Amino acid sequence: MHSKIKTVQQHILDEERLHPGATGDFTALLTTLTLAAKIISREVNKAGLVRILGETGEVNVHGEAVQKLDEFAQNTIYRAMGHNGHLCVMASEESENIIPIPGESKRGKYVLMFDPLDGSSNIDVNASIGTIFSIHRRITNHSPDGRLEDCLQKGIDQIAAGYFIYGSSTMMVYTTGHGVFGFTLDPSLGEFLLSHESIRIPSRGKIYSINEGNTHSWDAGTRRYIDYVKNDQKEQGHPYTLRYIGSLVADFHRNLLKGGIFLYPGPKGKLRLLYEAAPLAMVVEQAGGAASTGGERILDIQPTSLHQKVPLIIGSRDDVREYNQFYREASASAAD
Ligand code: AFP
Repeated sequence: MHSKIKTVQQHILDEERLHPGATGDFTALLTTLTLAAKIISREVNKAGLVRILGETGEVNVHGEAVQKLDEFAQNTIYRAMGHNGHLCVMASEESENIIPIPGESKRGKYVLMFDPLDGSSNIDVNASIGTIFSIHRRITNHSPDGRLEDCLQKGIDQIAAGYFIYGSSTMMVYTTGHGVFGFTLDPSLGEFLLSHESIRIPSRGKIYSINEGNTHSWDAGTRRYIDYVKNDQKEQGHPYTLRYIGSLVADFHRNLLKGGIFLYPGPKGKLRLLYEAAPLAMVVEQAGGAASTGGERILDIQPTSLHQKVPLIIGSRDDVREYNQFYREASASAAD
């Protein structure tokens, strides 16, 4: 069998051609994002050398200041995307406020939200980390600059979302609403090559991913559900297996390919709606899975602030549906 060789740029272009009237701006936008990710990937691969080349905050042997990797990732995306001419505003998990496009640069019609380096506390131990992104079309037209309202859009209105995972290989996984595609970086070519065509998440998995150290703070529905997958889940013929890295992109990516459920439950949650939950919810739904807070579909939530946190239950469709039932039943009996 001869599988095709296709770069991510070719793939994005082919997808854009499906839309008559497309200007190519979107292709240029995503292409620049892949450039930023390649630069971040190169630095992540050198992370173990930081102690040899110079500690963070110090000057390395080349006389350059060594930046923390999450700051480096943030600056790289800002520098690449700020001058690309297709954005009107950005927002990042690392910045308190919206990020305006630099003064002299052209403004465009898109909005970029990103988590530059998710799971960064795993860098020191060489576990996989990632960059998550979400793209909306702007909704304001008062001035060339985008506003907060452009950033506070529902997940259902995303026009593209995805992530880069810096693991044993660097991969890009993304969707524009026509399925989910995965590309693996060939470092010798510097190209992301199509490696996972039309990813579908199994409708039921046998993995659950949750920080069990937080058991004391879980709501009753979550407690009962976790008890159920460990003891009574008969459909698989055996209890579920726990896998938890503590790096959302890594936990999500494994469950996307193998099937399973990731949970960071309420009441408050830890994960951010705009930079983590909504983009991954678009990816999982496009792959046939589901994402909810227990009571509400993630993609339907109207954001009210840039750094809003939400409970996140995400993964295989039947597993998420089952969790929602536990959650609803426990909430109903608490209300009685
Ligand atoms: P860091 O970026 O501080 O490592 O946080 C990672 C993260 O936001 C997400 O990637 C994980 O799924 C989640 O936090 C893990 O949180 P716990 O350590 O509370 O389980």
